[in-house]
Amino acid sequence: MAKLLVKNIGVLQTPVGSYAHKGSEQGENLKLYNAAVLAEDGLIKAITADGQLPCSEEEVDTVIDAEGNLVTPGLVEGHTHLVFGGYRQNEIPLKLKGAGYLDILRAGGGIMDTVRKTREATFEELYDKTEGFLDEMMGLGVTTCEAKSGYGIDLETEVKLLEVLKKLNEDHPMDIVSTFMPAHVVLPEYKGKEEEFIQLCIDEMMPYVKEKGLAEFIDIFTEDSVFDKEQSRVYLEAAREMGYGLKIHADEIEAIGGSVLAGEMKATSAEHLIVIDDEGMASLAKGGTVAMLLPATSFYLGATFAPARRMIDEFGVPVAMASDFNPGSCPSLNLQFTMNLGYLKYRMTPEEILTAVTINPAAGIGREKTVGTLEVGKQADMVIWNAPNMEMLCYRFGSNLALQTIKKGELV
Ligand code: IZC
Ligand code: ZN
Repeated sequence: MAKLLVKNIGVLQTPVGSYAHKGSEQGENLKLYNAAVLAEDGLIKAITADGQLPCSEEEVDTVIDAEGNLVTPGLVEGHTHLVFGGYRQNEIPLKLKGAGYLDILRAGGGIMDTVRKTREATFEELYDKTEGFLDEMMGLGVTTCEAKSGYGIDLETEVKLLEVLKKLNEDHPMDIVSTFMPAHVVLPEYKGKEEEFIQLCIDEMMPYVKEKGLAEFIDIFTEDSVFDKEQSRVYLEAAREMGYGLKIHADEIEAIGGSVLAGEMKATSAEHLIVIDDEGMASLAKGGTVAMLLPATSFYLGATFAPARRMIDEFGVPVAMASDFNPGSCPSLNLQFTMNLGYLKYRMTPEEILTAVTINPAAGIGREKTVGTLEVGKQADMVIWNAPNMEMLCYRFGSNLALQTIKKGELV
């Protein structure tokens, strides 16, 4: 019966309710001043405000003094390509000479480069590297994260990546939600035969991964020079039949119908959406799909930014923000930087931003019932910030403002 008390919280700020928040509700947060939280056996037992304590300090095993700082739910990282061999720093000189993301991919670099390095890496090498990333993320305030495969493409290597994630989910305090993404790139041998590869995914790979319980979600890169809308539809329909939740990388560089498809298929989330049009936004709203926006990727690609304000104000699409951590288009796993970009580039309010990095990504990865808000009965995942309020957190950038991360009622 481990008990932990966090006292002297200047402001406890959290969205309320275990579902994706859209429209004006995206900007509604509960704010409790001079608050305290009692955690017992990993869950939130009580929350009090105005200087009241939920119990005496003698009754608990650990007391943490928040010293008047801001406390929020632990951040939920909704989109990463976390397990990969090597890095891609060699692409920067090419980028600086004007090569675009898809130019590098079409020339056999980009994702293909990472696939080669990932196939060479051993389980142990990938485990150690990914463990380091998880430690870094927790230090930055993340307590739950999504992670994709997608750098193996062949079944054996994809399974290796998912096994790394499964083991880390058991060994590491981070909660990890795994996504299977064999349709991340078209291998040279399948160029012009994309349908054949999709069929291989459906006939052999998806059933195997499902049977082994290695992934909850399926994802596909619906993009020019990768997979088109119809191939994506066939792939996602089969995955849905097998019981996978659906995710789709849509409208990152070219709008080829990915976001429209995501809404039509009622995907749990649609990723990127940098160049989404009105039809796409209407479709996501209709389908109840969470828009998983990745502003650090826009920053790193030198691209435009997704129309987050219009999604919230005009279309009522629930907006989440994630890092997209990957070795090519976003080699940063700092979700705090994503929040800065949400403020300045998406012009979201601090309240909307908090929703976008807690309950909305939680809904986007199927964890809205257990994490993403500070409410009695939910997991005691929270962050004490070196900031008096959310405004400060969204304004400061380049520093780590997470003072202490608490996961399931324990300091990590
Ligand atoms: O390794 O480039 N967009 N997939 C789709 C990525 C970025 C990851 C990568
Ligand atoms: Zn991605």
